[in-house]
Amino acid sequence: MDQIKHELDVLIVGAGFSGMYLIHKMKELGLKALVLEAAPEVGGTWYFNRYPGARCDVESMEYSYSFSEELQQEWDWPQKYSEQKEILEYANHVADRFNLRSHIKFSTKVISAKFDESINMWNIKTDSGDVYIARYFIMATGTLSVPNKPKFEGLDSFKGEWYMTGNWPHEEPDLKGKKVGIIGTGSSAIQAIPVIAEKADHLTVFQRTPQYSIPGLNHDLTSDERKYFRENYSEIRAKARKQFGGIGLFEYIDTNALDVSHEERTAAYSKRWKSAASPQEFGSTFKDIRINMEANATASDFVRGKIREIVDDPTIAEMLVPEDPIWCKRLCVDTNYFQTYNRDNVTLVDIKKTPIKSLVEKGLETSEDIYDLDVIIFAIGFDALTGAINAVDIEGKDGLKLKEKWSDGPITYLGLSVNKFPNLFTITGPGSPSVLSNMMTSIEQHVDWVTECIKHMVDSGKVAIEASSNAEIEWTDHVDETASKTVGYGCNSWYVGANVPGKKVVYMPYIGGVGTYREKCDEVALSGYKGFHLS
Ligand code: NA7
Repeated sequence: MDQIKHELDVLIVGAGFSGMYLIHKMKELGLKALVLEAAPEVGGTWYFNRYPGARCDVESMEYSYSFSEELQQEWDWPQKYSEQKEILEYANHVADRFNLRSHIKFSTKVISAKFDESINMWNIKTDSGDVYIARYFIMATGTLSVPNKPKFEGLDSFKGEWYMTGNWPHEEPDLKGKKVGIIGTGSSAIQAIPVIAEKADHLTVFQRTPQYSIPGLNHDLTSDERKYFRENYSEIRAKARKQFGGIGLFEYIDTNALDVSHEERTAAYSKRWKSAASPQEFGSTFKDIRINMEANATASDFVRGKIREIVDDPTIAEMLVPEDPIWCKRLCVDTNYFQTYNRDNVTLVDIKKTPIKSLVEKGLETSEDIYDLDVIIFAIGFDALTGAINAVDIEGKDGLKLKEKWSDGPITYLGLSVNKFPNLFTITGPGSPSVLSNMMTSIEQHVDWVTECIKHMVDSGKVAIEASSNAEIEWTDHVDETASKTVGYGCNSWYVGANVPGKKVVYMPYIGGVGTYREKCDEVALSGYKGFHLS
């Protein structure tokens, strides 16, 4: 029997914040569009990342949609950095308020998509056996949505419970009275560790690389703070769209760290340490921190000093002091992270010095010791930026697979489009500012751009849009060259894919800034889609 094929104008993968806004815009255009979502609910990464302490590292008032004035005026965020469950509540509210659910098919995973050149349409298959034919195929699959699976020797022999921060169980595990071990000290672990330490009988942290983190100064939002936002939202959002990091709440400073005295620098760092609205704000205390190693050292040394001040035991403090420059990896934000190491029930283990040999029946064995554990938590990060896109078997023109094309690192035009893959768009894809910015600002910019592009195609009676090979090579070189001038370029971070064994090390996001990038995208659209071939 022939499979039933559903015909659509637009098929969107993922019902996170990108997919939700996209379907809203496609509905406005009057197109026949559908979202396929693997989870049973909206929210994307916020549906899965529900580990203790999970929050976004951008303030909630800004980590929210700006497209609807009514929405931003009516929604009440409880805290400066609201919890995951509140972010998920917001996603659900948006889905209901804009009547999006009837356009989303849940618990459905897209497994493959093949471009049919004879009809200029994508042929998309799901794990439930459904087949869709769509003119436009949009990957709104998120940048940090495929968690790295633990591949430690002996995992099967471990008799306790184990969990991944990136795929935390929906029924909260009871950690009370238990001996818990956590592997990893990135953003997720830095949020989880202080909360878990309060619940567990004992917490052992297995750290490979120490991280920089700044105090989040999280608090319940006052009615005055909310009022300020509500009255100034249009200005804040307008600024966010032009700023480097897509955040409108603070000013980027035009002064170089090396042009002022040591005392002035320290005063500036101290001020932002006590009041920074976000890690971005602290990390931008001076203009040259991200581009000049000597300037960077002044900021790095300031935070190293703070860690030594906060942590009582000098040996533990030294273990927590990063050697890398600040901004090498993503700068974290915390609530009492370093303070947690002053607790009697927390132990820090340096697994660079004493590597993990294997998991064993009763816990974990390093080269030096065996740790008895009831629970092991893997906070080991994500296959960032390309992981979720490569998880779908995408085949473009001439039988070319996207995964093969990207085997030496992602090649894109503007992080949105790929040569030989017509009518495919990647929201906040590699080659765009995405993870280097407030994702909400970048999601809205990409969705608006794609919406205008599809509208242009429909209005002009065109059926295929494809990035030219020259345009994508030029853009990908530009992405690399821009990154090469920054301190994070040679670092061992997930921005370059260094956290996934075997992944090609390439600087993936575009570090030219949200404002500059938006201008470039607008210019391309205004010029009649320069760098694209429309047919
Ligand atoms: P991150 O930031 O990639 O952190 C992962 C942590 O896990 C980091 O400390 C890693 O050490 C460590 N790790 C990774 N693999 C291993 C193995 N095999 N053994 C030991 N330790 C390991 O992921 P997060 O989830 O914390 O945060 C990701 C982003 O999500 C974050 O920046 C926010 O934007 C939201 P390493 O540094 O590689 O030595």
